[in-house]
Amino acid sequence: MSTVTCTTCPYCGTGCGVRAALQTDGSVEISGDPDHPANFGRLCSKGSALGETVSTEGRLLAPKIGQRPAAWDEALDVVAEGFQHAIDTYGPDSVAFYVSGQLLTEDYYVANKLIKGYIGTANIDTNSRLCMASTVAGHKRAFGTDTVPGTYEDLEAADLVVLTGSNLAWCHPVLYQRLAAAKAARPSMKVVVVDPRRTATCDIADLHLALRPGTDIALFNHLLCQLHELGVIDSTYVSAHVAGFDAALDAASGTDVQVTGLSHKDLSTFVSWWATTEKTVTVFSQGVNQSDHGTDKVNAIINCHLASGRIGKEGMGPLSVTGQPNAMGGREVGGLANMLANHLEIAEPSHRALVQDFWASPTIVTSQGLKAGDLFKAVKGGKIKALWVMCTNPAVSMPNASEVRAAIASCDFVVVSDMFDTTETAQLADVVLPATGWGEKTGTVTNSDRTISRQRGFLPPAGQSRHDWQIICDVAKRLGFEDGFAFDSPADIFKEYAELSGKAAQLGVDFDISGFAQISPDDYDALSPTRWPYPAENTANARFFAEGGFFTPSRRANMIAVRQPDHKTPEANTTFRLNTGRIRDQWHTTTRTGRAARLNQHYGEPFVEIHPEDALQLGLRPAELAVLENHYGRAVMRVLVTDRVARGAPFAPIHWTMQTASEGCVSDVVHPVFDPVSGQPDSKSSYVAIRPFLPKWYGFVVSAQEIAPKTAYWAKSRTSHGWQYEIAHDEMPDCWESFARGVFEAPDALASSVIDTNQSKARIALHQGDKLLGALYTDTRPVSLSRSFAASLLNSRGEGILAGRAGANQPDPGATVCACFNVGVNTILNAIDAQSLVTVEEIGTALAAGTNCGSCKPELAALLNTKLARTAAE
Ligand SMILES: Nc1nc2c(c(=O)[nH]1)N[C@H]1C(S)=C(S)[C@@H](COP(=O)(O)OP(=O)(O)OC[C@H]3O[C@@H](n4cnc5c(=O)[nH]c(N)nc54)[C@H](O)[C@@H]3O)O[C@H]1N2
Ligand SMILES: Nc1nc2c(c(=O)[nH]1)N[C@H]1C(S)=C(S)[C@@H](COP(=O)(O)OP(=O)(O)OC[C@H]3O[C@@H](n4cnc5c(=O)[nH]c(N)nc54)[C@H](O)[C@@H]3O)O[C@H]1N2
Ligand code: SF4
Ligand SMILES: [Mo]
Repeated sequence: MSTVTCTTCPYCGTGCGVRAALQTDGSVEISGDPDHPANFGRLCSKGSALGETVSTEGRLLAPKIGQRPAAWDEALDVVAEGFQHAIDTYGPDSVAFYVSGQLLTEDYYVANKLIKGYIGTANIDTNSRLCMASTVAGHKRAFGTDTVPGTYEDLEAADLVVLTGSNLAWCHPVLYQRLAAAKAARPSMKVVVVDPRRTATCDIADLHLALRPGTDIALFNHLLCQLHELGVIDSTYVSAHVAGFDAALDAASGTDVQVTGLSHKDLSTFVSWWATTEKTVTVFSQGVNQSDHGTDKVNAIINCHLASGRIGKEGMGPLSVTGQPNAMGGREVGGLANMLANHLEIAEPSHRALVQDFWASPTIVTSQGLKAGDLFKAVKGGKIKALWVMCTNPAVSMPNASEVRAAIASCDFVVVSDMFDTTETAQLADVVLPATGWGEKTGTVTNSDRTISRQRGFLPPAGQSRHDWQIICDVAKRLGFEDGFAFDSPADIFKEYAELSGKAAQLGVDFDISGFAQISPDDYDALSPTRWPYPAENTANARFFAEGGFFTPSRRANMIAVRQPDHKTPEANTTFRLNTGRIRDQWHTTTRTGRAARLNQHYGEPFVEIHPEDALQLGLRPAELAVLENHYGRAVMRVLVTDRVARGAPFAPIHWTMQTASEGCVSDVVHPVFDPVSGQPDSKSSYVAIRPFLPKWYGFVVSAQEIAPKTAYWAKSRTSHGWQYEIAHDEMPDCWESFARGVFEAPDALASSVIDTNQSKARIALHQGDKLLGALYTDTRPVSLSRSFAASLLNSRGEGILAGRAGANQPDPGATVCACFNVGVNTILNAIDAQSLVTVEEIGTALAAGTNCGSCKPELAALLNTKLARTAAE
């Protein structure tokens, strides 16, 4: 018997519906909700592995003051006193909240209400500043409000989909699967990927425009001019609903498209497809937003859609995909420093009056607060005396992260609410408050296409942890604001929020969910996914902008004159333009995905992708280690030599931290450069120097227990039976066996070993009784070994551990490719041979690989290609 709860995935902004079946043994079985309009039953590898991330192991179970556990009452008193002291002594602008697109709408709403209406400062910013701020600014410039006109169905109905700066296959895998399925069903549909990198998303692309990084404006300005020349401008739409056409075209016509580095042929294919395909959707994400001219990039894209009237109609429009599960909800409640609440504006006196009146609050902010970059600068400069960080880990996710750590460390009073006290940010806090996590908390989130869905708790709070909204309300009450925060449940908060949205809509803003203003607790419990607008009288058109009706004073959209900025010449010694982003199976700083063994098999350590010619020039061979360095800091990563990246433009993922690798935090070398309009950091183009990290030896360790290597380089990841470590060091030990005993802290364990006569290679296994505790493999070259095989032997007798490979009777699956069904590379390669498989679908039929979330399909295709190419060459 199990109880099934319908809830929503806590990872990406696709917002998939999840069914969580709590089993009698306490485990949780996860499946996709077939009735949810975002995913119709599909889930990706991360969503499917949710059940493996909900244990309370390692969770913070009680508040901590300093390093000591404390009772809630005491901790809340200390928090309230800390904030009250700063407000009384230095004024409201001396305090700040730094929150997150992973908070639920109800948490977010009360945080924003407390600081903007009661404490009286707009110093609340969110990690969405690092994520969606350029889109928000671009939407507001063009449409008057932050309105996403498109929907997921548009993506499927389009005849041309242009994915710009979006690795949809890995970052919005279910949306990617929907797109891939639509294209398979209607092969005339075309997909273009605009990305300097050849990503997994290119697998379904008819055209990959590997433009020079940072040249998107040149591309879209060129497109605008060509649309004009080819007569594709919708002059009826433009004259009725658009302002600024001439100036935008004029600015665009000065663009030199050569800077994109794209061939004439590719450019003309792109232009002719765009010109001849009415149903065109342009999806964009961080390759657009995270730039020092990200807002201009957004408007360059929107300009083309406005000029051709391709917006708000079925199968057409610009569609920004949101990163975090509630990035959209956070924008709606006004969680950014430059917004008020419910899409209302701080600068508008009538908006301020409405909100203050509705809240009956003692005050209301009159000017914008500090955006993330400036906020941490103010923390460093001692202007912020009390800081509360909720549900985000800025110590490793902000650019120039070491400076942000120094800033937080220097702040008088820091509070962190998190599920864990081991995060880099929590470790710098004066007070850490244990928050409930996914599976325990209840509320709503809004996904990329404006669909509001319920997260429903099905587990009790871990230990004494409390919901974020409760913690915020408890602090508010201690600050003397009983009246505004007497909420009993998320349903209560949602109801108030919905009511405010109706009043906001009367002032002409887009966001209206007043249809929920009278929602009962039961209806809130049963709330099914609903796309806004959802007004009280259901008169609104669910589509925006097909017939104009923009939210500017003139009701016209604005085309914005944007120019391609000049290329910046890097300093002489830092010539590599470092691109950063995500991998398929990890979520940000891995506090949750890092717990699921199968999600650590795809990539188990920090790495940097480098073009073969760069590697050659740098003297770096595959699998060696590299140091990335600049004025801001340094990082050490495994080298992955690949022509997926262009010369001079390496790529490194963002997921490793000081918890998981010795120097794996890529944000330590990300420059603190921001878009002047949106304040969003430019995380995709920091200049670095790269050089080999030359250890005396490399090592690989499997261990049943977590260990703490003291080597110059280390990176750790979880396996199904324990842990695995990549290590490297600059000193040879005198004796490998005693070194191994030290590593495992097992002086009495039984050691068996194979060591070269010149001591350059060693393989040592340690047993306690007949159980394998761990093994250490070393070499003067990067260790070559079947890692999954070695890891699979932990806690067994460990037969074959010193050989490092499976005997004939024990097939070695190899590194995991399909995380959903745990299918390894060797299993796939063997099946391709043995069963003469020639398509990805045939691999699916034979092994199930790729048949759940499908995000490994590009890799299956690549394996097939290399295998078939090799067979052909033989
Ligand atoms: N697996 C996984 N999925 C996630 C997340 C995760 O942590 N893991 N995080 C979620 C979040 S919060 C976000 S914001 C989204 C991000 O989703 P995406 O934006 O799709 O992901 P990124 O890898 O950050 O960057 C996208 C691409 O931008 C490209 N790019 C870099 N510079 C340029 C440029 O100048 N022009 C163009 N056109 N492209 C460029 C990069 O090469 C990269 O492939 O993912 C969400 N989904
Ligand atoms: N170099 C570089 N840097 C980047 C990016 C990039 O592409 N390149 N991308 C940026 C983007 S788009 C984003 S969104 C950020 C993400 O960066 P972060 O937000 O810093 O990363 P997360 O690991 O998601 O941090 C979420 C934290 O909240 C905790 N948590 C989870 N659920 C809850 C909850 O319900 N309540 C509370 N209180 N805590 C909870 C988790 O344990 C974790 O510590 O990184 C940004 N930084
Ligand atoms: S695509 Fe994957 S990570 Fe994103 S919401 Fe769906 S299941 Fe979760
Ligand atoms: Mo994000």
